[in-house]
This record gives sequence, structure tokens and C-alpha cells, in this order.
Amino acid sequence: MTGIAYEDFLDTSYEPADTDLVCEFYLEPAAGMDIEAAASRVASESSNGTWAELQVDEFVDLSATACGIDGNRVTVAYPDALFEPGNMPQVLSCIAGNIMGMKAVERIRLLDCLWPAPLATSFPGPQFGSRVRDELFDAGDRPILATVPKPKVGLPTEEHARIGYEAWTGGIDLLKDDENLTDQSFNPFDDRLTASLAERDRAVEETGEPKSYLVNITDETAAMLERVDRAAAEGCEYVMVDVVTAGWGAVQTVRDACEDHGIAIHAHRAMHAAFDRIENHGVSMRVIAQIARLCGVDQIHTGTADLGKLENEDTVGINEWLSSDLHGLADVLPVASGGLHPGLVPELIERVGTNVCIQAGGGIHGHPDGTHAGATALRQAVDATVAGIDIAEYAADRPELAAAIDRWGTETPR
Ligand code: RUB
Ligand code: CA
Repeated sequence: MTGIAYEDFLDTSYEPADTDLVCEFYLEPAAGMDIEAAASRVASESSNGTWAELQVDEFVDLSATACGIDGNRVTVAYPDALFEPGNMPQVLSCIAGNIMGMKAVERIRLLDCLWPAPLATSFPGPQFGSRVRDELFDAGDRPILATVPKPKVGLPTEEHARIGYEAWTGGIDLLKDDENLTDQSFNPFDDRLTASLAERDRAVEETGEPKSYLVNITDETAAMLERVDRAAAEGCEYVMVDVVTAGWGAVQTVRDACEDHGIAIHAHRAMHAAFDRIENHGVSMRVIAQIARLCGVDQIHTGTADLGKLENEDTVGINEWLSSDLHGLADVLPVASGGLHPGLVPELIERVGTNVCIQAGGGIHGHPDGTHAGATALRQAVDATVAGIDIAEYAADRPELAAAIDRWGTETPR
């Protein structure tokens, strides 16, 4: 018989294998416990250990190893065989499961993961990623632009579609449903899909530019699959999923269905802050973005680099990760959203670059002259910035941009 005790999970001389999943945690031990004791308990509980010393006759050794401790930073290496390939819920039940609530730790945050080739490539990754900018749109060097009609819920279907038309013809590429608009009686899914795509077609004809619509399919999984089929049949190039509230298993299933139709996924991250807002606990947005990439979303909200209305965590670092090599998986296009308006565009592009989707709701529909002028102003601000022209100068003979700058200047809303 072999005993398995907490101490067996700590080995600071261990060098992770190429195939190990290496996770970095922030760890505050509980009162009366040292960091080594807490780290070994984390490695144990997240792999094959428990509180009691086990006496076992035969088992496959799937133990994780707490292999690095630097202040409150703890590195844990997980063997590949611990994981079921291509099963994100199972991976998360290991590395971000029971350990989040262990009494041995006062606070624990999963900060970052180094995904090894076998595990990473057991997931599909995105179908398109940032290629949407060229393949679905003809965006050249500029960011693609999206808008969400406001108020986010309550607009009747025809009004929602009309606002879409105004925004598209003003210069926006993508109309997007908001996170809590799905299939309510004031604006049913099927009617909205049909009406919005009819307006999209009208806008394409008038502008000569490709335009698209992100219909929010979020629901339980079987219903999402029906909505994917319906969106594809009606000629949608995209669907939107609230990935955190829907759950990663559902996202994986939707990703498969979208591939059958060749349509892209826009990931809204509503509820991410329940995991990542408290700095010393939970799961970082960086890791949430990594999970989303592996599961195969094409674009995901990563914040505004502190320029908008919501708390942001390391937008620039996360965006860099989303564009970096991941064993050949496609990249993900980051979406900057939340409190943006034309006056913030130069600084936003300075911080996050042009390989992004810029999304504005209030910053378009709150324009003094309405949605069409608001969309025009945002596009003008982007066109000017990409061309290296100061937006105030560009606004001199462009009244829409001038009015937006006059209304909001460069304020960061709250
Ligand atoms: C945008 C909006 C989006 C948030 C989501 O509206 O409400 O749902 O950007 O936040 P507005 P995040 O442009 O009027 O602020 O992108 O940080 O996940
Ligand atoms: Ca929203």
C-alpha cells in the first residue's frame, strides 16, 4: 500500500514537463498555516488528494505538484493525464474547482495558465478569430465597429431594426444585441432576426459595405443550437453568446454547431466580474479569455484599457495573449466596449491598437443628433485616428464628430 499525504504534493525542485499544464496562483494561506502547507493542499485538492492521508493499493499517479513558491505566488504543475481532452468543464473543475473554497486558504486567485500542446490542441480554438476583419468585412487597417441599441431591453422589434439601419448606414459594421436581450415578448428572437437582417441587407445595398448582425442566442444548450440553425438559415454570419452565464460546456457545443454553418461567435463576458473583480481571489480575466479562446470564440470583450465605464483588468496584456501563438490555434479579436464614445477613440487606439472591435452603445445613441449621426461620428473618429489626423481637426468640416466632441469631449464615463 502507498500513502498519499499533503506533503507529497510539494516539490520545489520539480521542473514541469512540456506536457504539464502549469498554473500560477496568488495564494494567501489561512491563519496559522504557512504558504508551503497551503500550496501543497491546493495541488492535492485540485488533482487526486483529499484531507485524509489515503492508503491505496493501485492507482494512476495523477498528482499535481506545487513546484514554485515566490511570496504569495505559487506555481502548480498538472500532468496531462489528469485531464479529459477537449472537456473544459472538467479542466476547470480541477484547476479552479474546490480549491476556490478551501479553508486552508484565505484567498486564492488563478492568475495565468501555460497551456501545453496536447491539452490546448484537444480544443478547436476559434474558426476565424481576427480574420473576421478581412473575411466578413473589408476593414483594411481600421478596427471594426459595433453598436448595441440602447435602451438594451425594451425596444420593440421594428424600432430595434430601424436603429440598426441608422447605425449601419452611419458607418458601423456590426449591430449587436445586448447581453440580456434574447427572446422576450417585447422583441421576440425570430422576429428580431428577420427584421434586423432585412435592414442589414438594405444598409449593405445603400453603403456598398459588408454589414453584419450579432444576434444573442444565449439560452440553455438545446435552444441555442436551434437558434444557431435559425440564424444560419436566415443568413447571419455571427451569433453572440453570453459565455460565462451560458457555461463553457454549452459554448463548446455551440462552437461545433457554428462550424457546421461557418458562422462566427461573439463572446459577451457578462458575469466575468463575479470571478475576476476582487483582486486577490477568483479567476483572472486573463484566464477567462484563455478558456474562451480554447473553446473557440472568435471575439471577446476584454475591456477598454481603463477608458470606459467598467472596471478593467490588464486589457493590453490580455489582448496580446489573444494574438499570441497557441500551438497553431487561431487568435481571438478583442472587443473594447463599455462607456466608449468618439472622443476616446484616439487614446483607445493608442492603448489597444487597431486589431480590435470597438463597440459603443450610449456613445452612439446618445449623440445629440441621434443614432445615424452618432454612428457617423464614431466612424469619423476612427478613420481620422487611423489616418493619423487629430480628431478635432477632422471635425472642422464634419458636424457629426464635432457635435460628439462638443457633448462628451474626452470624458471617461462612470
Ligand atoms: C456597452 C455595454 C456592454 C458592456 C460590457 O454599452 O453595455 O454590455 O460593454 O462590458 P455602452 P465589457 O457602450 O453604452 O457602455 O465589454 O467590459 O464586458
Ligand atoms: Ca451591455
